[in-house]
Amino acid sequence: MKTIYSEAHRLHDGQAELIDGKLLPCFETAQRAEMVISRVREVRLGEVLPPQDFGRKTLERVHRASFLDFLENAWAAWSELGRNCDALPVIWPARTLRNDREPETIDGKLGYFALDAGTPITAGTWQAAKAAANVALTGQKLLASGARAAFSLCRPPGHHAGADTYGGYCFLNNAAIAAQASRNDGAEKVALLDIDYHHGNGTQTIFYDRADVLVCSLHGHPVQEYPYFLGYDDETGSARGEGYNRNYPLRWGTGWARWSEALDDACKHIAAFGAEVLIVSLGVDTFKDDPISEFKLDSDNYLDIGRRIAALGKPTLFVMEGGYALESIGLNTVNVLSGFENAA
Ligand code: 6XA
Ligand code: ZN
Repeated sequence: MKTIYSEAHRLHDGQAELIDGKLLPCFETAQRAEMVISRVREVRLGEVLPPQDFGRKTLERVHRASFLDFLENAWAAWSELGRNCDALPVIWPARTLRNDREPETIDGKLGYFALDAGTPITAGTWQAAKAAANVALTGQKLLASGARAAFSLCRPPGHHAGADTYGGYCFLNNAAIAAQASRNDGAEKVALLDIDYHHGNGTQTIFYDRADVLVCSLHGHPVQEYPYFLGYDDETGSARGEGYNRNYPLRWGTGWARWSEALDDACKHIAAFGAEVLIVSLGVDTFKDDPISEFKLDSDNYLDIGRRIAALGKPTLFVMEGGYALESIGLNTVNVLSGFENAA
């Protein structure tokens, strides 16, 4: 399997996130991607390719133009005020406030577009986020030209980013951008399987009223876990999309037995849907030693996940999402890919 990777991810280099009431060093670091690419090389998974540039139009098929403008210009507006730390929001349009007017100044804009205060914007965030979207799109193009599978080693991750929202360490929704590109390249039905520990709220909302993209997500239950305000099992889609969104919220402490049942159920629906392409939002923060998560998967389980996904027999694009146990992120991620390859 080929891997697509760009060193431009290093340009996104957050210093701090607001967590547990404190500004602490970011969990989402450049080292994460570096650990994964070194494991890809170590096991000789396959060739490592740089991304091509697909330009802004491809991004606009998923994201609102004013949101892209914001991401592009946020750092300049922030640093113009003499601020040399990361840009974080301090107020949001919560219930009772208006969310139909974009403020002109940067503190208002940050709150308008952000989901949380854990996702710093830095000098190179826009460049890195664009590169990550191109990494996903380059993988998608390999599939479109006949590859059985590809691994888009995206960083920053994407599944929390909506059409006009960022957060949860995500800016552009790499997997959604690739799914939409598959549709534009002629696939009639695309399935998106999100196995990151966190609910892919961005991916869900982007495709919520559509019947051409099935979204299935296994994740920490929103009564206990980030992003808290979406990811329940009664969110099944709207309008023409009714029945094309499936959530599997799982409680803290979930281990392989319960988690793999949910995976099998999701796979059953993906098979019945008749997807021509499968896109996997691949997070490994389901690992038992992940520092911010509460599931109990172990490293061998990831081989099994890869095998079960391969059994669907679909052209499959793996898109990197979360995972913060630095010493195991390479092993766990590449185990999914090797499990897939060895079963295929
Ligand atoms: C709160 C946790 C953000 C979740 C990031 C993640 N700071 N999403 O891994 O998949
Ligand atoms: Zn996650």
